[in-house]
Amino acid sequence: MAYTRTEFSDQIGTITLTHSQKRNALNRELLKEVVASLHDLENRKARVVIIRAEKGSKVWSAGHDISERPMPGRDPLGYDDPLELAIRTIERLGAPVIALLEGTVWGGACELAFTCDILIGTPDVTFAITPAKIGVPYNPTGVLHFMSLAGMSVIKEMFFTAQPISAERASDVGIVNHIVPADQIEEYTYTMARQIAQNSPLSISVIKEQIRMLGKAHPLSPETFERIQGLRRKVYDSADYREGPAAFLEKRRPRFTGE
Ligand code: YXS
Repeated sequence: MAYTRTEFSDQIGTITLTHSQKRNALNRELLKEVVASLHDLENRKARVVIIRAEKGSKVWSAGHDISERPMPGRDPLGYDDPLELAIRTIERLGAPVIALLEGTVWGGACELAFTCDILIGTPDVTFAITPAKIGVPYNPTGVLHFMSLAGMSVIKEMFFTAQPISAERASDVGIVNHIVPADQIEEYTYTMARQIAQNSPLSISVIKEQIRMLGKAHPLSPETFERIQGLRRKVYDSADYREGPAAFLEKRRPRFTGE
């Protein structure tokens, strides 16, 4: 595995993101490794899975790999996008998934972390939802993920400013379950994992699936869905959609025109 490391002991699986030189940017291969590891750990009857970066990381993940963003005019986060597949795999895994968070979390990595069932972070953790900074429309399931985790006004502020929020604020608004000092977070996380592993895996998997299905019970009329898709197409057909990633890759501030 080039971008991750997977370990399994005491019925607890650990997937570590190891793509440090690119700040764990979520490229296709890394995401495929995460999905493969989740399925492998499920086959090995893991009762809990922990997803983390290397110990002491300053960046948990820099989000979607901008250099892999689809070309203009293509949906940037379609149903089959590797990030969406990884997110659905976490959601549907029978075992609870804990995000052990050290460092900053950006863009699509926020959705990956927020999809985990329990979030445990160090005091230096921050979360930045960045589509507006990159010129990306995001997607309905992703927006719903964020909306299900924190109040509308908090999520709107995070989307509109694209600025990081602190660990304390993320904890205050219920995004993060626990903030734990860096020198204690591993013991804290694995103690919780062992507590979960002692309980009935069948009961836990059914409760997790009930919460997933009931949490998604948002009836969307076909007309509403088509209107959302039409609005999103306007953005990913736009000049701003070309400008955002170009500016990032050229290491300069983007000049958005709203066209
Ligand atoms: O220049 P080299 O080759 O060394 O590579 C640099 C960066 O280009 C690379 N890198 C990335 N490559 C692809 N996609 C990324 N998201 C990404 N982020 C970083 O990693 C190498 C080291 O980066 P550098 O020098 O900036 O590290 P740093 O420690 O000074 O700063 C770390 C960050 C995370 C603060 C900084 O890299 C950064 O701001 N990254 C972009 C964060 C971001 O805006 N992510 C959103 C990606 S778009 C996305 O997730 C969704 C589509 S959306 O926006 O809709 O949610």
